Amino acid sequence: MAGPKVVVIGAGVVGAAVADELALRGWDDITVVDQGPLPATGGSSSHAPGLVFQTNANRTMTLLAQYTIEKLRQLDCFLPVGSIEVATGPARLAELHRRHGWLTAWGGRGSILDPDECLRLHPLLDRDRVLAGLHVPADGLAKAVKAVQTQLDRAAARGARLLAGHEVVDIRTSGGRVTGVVTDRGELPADVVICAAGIWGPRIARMVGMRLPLTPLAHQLAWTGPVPAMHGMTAEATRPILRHQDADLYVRDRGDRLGVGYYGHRPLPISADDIVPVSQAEIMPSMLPFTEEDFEPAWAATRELLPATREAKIDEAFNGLFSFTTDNLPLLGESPDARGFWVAEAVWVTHSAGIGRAVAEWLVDGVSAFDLSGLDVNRFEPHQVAPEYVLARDCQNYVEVYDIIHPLQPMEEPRPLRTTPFYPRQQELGATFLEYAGWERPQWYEANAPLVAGRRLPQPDDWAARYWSPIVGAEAQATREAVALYDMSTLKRAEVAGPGAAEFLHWISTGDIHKSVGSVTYCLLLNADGGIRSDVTIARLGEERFQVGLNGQRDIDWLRRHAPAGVTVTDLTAGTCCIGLWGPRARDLLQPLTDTDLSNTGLRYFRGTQTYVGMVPVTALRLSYVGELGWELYTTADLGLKLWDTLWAAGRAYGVLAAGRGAFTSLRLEKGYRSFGTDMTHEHDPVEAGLDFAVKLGKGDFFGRSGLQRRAHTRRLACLTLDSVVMGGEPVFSADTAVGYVTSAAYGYTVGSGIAYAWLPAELAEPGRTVHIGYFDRRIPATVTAEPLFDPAMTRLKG
Ligand code: FFO
Repeated sequence: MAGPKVVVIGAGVVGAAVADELALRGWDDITVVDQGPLPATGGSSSHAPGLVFQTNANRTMTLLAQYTIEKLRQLDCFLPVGSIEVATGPARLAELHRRHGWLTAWGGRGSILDPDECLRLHPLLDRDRVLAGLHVPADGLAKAVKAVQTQLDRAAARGARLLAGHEVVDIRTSGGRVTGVVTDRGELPADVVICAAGIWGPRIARMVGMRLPLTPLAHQLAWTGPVPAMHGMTAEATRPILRHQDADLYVRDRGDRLGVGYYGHRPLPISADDIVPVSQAEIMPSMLPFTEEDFEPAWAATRELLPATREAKIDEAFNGLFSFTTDNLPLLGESPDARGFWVAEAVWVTHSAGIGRAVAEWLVDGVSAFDLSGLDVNRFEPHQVAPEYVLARDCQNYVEVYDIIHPLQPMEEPRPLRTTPFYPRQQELGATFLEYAGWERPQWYEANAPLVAGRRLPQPDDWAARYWSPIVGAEAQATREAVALYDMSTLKRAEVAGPGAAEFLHWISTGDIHKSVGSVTYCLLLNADGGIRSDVTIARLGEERFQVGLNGQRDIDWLRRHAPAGVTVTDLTAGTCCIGLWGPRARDLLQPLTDTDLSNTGLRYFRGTQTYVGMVPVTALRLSYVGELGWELYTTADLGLKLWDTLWAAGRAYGVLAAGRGAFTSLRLEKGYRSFGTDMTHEHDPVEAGLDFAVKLGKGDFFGRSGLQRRAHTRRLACLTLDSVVMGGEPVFSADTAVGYVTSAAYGYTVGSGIAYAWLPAELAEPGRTVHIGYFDRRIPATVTAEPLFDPAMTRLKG
């Protein structure tokens, strides 16, 4: 297959991998440009320590690392020495078990070793200091510069052109598309430009007016001189790479010397504009002078962990630049404004070959086999690309690289950043706020403490009890007994309008949209291969005017990319707000406030209308993610407080309460409602996710239909019940074999058991079967249970 004219900017590990993978797929007009010499161009790859640890909380990142290991092994660019993460204290020991759980959940292999076993693999460790280690035999060292050379050679053998010593000075666009790359040595025409410029990425992206939220930060790497205890070791590296996260350190060997990397020092950011071009750098632009005073704690901790290093000296050291991002994930995908301008940025050697394959698949097939939803460069909210935010978050992420982070732990700063109109009332009610997409979002309200008395609300273990209160359980139960206000303002929503809007939404989604004005449709957005891209609600408010409930910025980008001329996609989220008014008394509360007939004949389940609540104009949609009677009530931000106060005053007679996200999650899991990104992703199809009811195959062609028909539906999202509470991300075992992983989990306060949704092979997902969830060092029995656990007959919602 011939391909478009491609120019890859940057010949580091990422650019080389992308070029190789594109050439492999038959694209035959590829040019790779770099300002530096090949293969050590002067960017981060040229000095990367090369450590590949595959364990990651993020499933995609582990899969990308696994592919990188596999490929670099085959290319003889990898030393499979294994890795050990050591614990020297009890909190880290527990964390190693949790990390081992992720590794197992994502299909990797490792084990927790006792101190003697650690020493057998790495005799320099101090026996008295090490409590345990997480050993991952497949991890090891990537030879970054050789990986660059080898992958560039492979691309060149298939016809790619390699241009060293070409500095990119501009990018040409015309009519919103890239047309070429201007270098200091001439212009290269291009249909597709891939920015793999690493730490220079922000500068390149700005040439097409794109802000890339990435900060280069200096990171210390020191090489010792000969270590006497290693005398005679001549192989490149033999012992497992080490991480000592409590001291912010990692260690690798090289012959009879050791390399020590350190994250414990103050963040040392640098603007992409201040990095000198290769032609003017003394050694390499990505290598800055060593700041010795910053390294002192690292060297002390190294000598404690590896006593033999007391006999050695630091020989060679520098501060190397790497890219950091606001959520520690790479930036992949096409610019929204300059079509054909793609980025593959903020990628470390660890994931480089995987990213090369992912981006090539995305370009050639329109979709990658990897779930890239979390890595999409178009995932950011507007404030998340503000330079001040990016710098603050990237520096903080540097500080927290090796920290133990609870799944609910919110960012500490900058806060508060975004508040909904209800914020003052929520503060008055003593809300405990967590952060979501910059929003302050109540988890529970101290004002509801009196509701706890007399209820059976089991106390979870210490880890699950963080960011939790028994009030969460009381709010959940009280919602099912009376009526509650949920702040749903943080739910992404857009207006899709203009001639052709109905036809467009009918084609881009799996739903039947050609229904009457007032209809609300729950359906899916699919990728080209039939994988799930998002789940949405589409409310028809006019013939050609829709309000679409989405899962994030990425959905807005997707709709805009595909909307035909004349159809506009407007993000309504920030200028509007939403209260979910839910519970058996919701109708009693709301009916007196409006002249719209809210009875079952007046406004049926999954219908919407525009009306007034007291003085406040609202869009009311009759649906509920918590599975109770009620409405989502939307209004403009200026009238938000008035809406809250109106409902609150009228609700006193019915025991109204404000309830938080903790209760919300528990209720939605009892009802079996999936959350995109957690319960299902692009890897899964509608049948596997139990959402085939939302796909209207009878409606004619739609986006992703042919891909969907090619899928084998091998897995199932299953509902598990258990006696305790887990958090999500844990491995699931059948007998002793890891067979799947937990997505969402919570305690179900109405059904009276723990709930965990989990991906399992289809044949194991039968109700009644017992499996085990790996929770830290425990195995917790769980039973596959028919779902939904709560109100399968829909009497509540349709009542
Ligand atoms: N849009 C709105 N308005 N409200 C929401 O809560 C959400 N979502 C996401 C994104 N868009 C939204 C979609 N997730 C149901 C299930 C999941 C949802 C939204 C709604 C639901 O009510 N399902 C019913 C559908 C019944 C039917 O099709 O008639 C069900 O399965 O019983 C929040 O994350």
